[in-house]
Amino acid sequence: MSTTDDAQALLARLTDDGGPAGTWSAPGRANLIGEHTDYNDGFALPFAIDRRTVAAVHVRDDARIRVASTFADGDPVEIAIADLDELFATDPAARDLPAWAGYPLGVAWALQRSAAVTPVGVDIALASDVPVGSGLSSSAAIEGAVASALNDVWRAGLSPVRLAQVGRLAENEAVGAPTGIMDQMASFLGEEDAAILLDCRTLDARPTPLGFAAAGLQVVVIDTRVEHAHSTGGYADRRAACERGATALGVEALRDVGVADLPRAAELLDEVTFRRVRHVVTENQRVLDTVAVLAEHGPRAIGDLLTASHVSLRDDFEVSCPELDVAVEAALAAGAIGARMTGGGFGGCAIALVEASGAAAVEDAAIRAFAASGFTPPRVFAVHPSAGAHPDRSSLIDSVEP
Ligand code: GAF
Repeated sequence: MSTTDDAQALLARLTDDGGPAGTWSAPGRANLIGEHTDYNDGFALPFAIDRRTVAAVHVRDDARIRVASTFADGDPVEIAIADLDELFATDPAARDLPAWAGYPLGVAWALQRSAAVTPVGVDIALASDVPVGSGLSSSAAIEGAVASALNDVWRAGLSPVRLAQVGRLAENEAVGAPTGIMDQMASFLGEEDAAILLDCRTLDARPTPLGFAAAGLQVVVIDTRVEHAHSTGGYADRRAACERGATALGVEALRDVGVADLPRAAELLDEVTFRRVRHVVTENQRVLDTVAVLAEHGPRAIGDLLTASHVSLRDDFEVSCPELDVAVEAALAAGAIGARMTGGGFGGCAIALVEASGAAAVEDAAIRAFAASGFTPPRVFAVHPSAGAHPDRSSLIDSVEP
């Protein structure tokens, strides 16, 4: 069964009337390079992957919203649309709400705050083949699928960039994770065989052809299976260090600091804050260099930039972990062109750019290296740059009364 079939089967179990229904989907993402730059107004180069979350939707004849998923245990969650404000005004720790349900309900809440809508009651059944909590942005995929669906069903008429902002609002305010906007932008704006060069200050998004398949290359994901959550701990701490650095340097955001400013920053900042700043400043430059190298020399030439990004995240930003480091080292030793952790870190996935003919050797090497270190076996799979969020079957759109 496909993910779409799974979502539709769940929806059919949820509702016994055959009312109008449609299906929308959105992908997870891998970030090629540009990590922890988005909330510093900087640059990132993510791509949407060929793993998606599907939202199958049915219109109800009342003003309630019910969400269910195939990837979380427990009963569906149902609430009056009018009560969403009160729900999300409550401290996340005090809410009687399973964590996963905060994402779809948070989007419903955020969409109403962002646009004039016609909030008819809906049942939403979610299914996904994006691994949860692994740094491939399963959360942005849920937000993307639900925001696309409600944008049509509630006739909000928002553009993909505005919908990405809705997803981020849900994640920041409803879920309580202080993330940037990279994941949602990648999930909405992704294109086949391209990454998206994001300027996170202006929200300009430029498709950047990758040409991996034509060059005989592939991106292999090594999922360490170390789960992470950005609503707690290290992520917020790194964000705070960046803000401290920007304030001490007298700039609006670290985007405004260049590589040439680093010697002055070293004099002004304490040692740890300086290293956090150095990561962001050099990473912004690596993103721009990657785009230039891709255009001039093609994808085989970007490997060293990817690996340098990992070293900077490991040593300066300190968001890697032993499993991610072993994954990167094993991939490189087995012939990968470049490798790095992807996403926020503290667990999750590494990506390796490999010759397609060498992908099996990289997989073997990662599995052997994890076993030798006594780690849980990793999941290893290829991902392909893919299209962003879209309606799959939208019979619903025309049948909803405005
Ligand atoms: C997570 C966040 F959600 C993104 O906004 C980004 O900051 C990323 O970590 C690090 O680059 O995926």
